[in-house]
Amino acid sequence: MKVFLIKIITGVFLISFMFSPFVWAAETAGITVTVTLVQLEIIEATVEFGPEIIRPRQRFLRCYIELTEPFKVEDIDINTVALTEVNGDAIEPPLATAGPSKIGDYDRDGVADLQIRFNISSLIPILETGENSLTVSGNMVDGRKFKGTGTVSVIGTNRR
Ligand SMILES: [Ca+2]
Repeated sequence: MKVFLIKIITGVFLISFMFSPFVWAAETAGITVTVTLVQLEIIEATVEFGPEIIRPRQRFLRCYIELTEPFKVEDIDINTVALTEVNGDAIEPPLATAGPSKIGDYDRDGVADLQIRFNISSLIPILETGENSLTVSGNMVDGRKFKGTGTVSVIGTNRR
């Protein structure tokens, strides 16, 4: 009995592969196909926020995501990007982005960054007054995950 050992990096591809004609044909021919899902390391992203000080009357918090080579922000699946942790604790459900994203280089360091936004009115209830660490994560188009954390400070609601 022959055995094919195939390693696949993403869950979505794993499922489609398992039901592919190739696997069906191989198994019909008496060949066992073993597929393992390889867990890849999470890509570490640089995340910065603007403004760094949040006042409740503001509308949007902008977030800039940078990846280091060989990863590119162009390969981020924008629909999967969300705020997933506040001060190290997972938030359920994750906070989705607000409005359009764009790619630029806001800090002019030669590395492209993906700009997204969050509604400050949605953030205020889950943040503490003072400094907060916010973790943003999402998927690349190939299914890998990225994650990065930045800080913002919140000024109390009774101040201007
Ligand atoms: Ca940049």
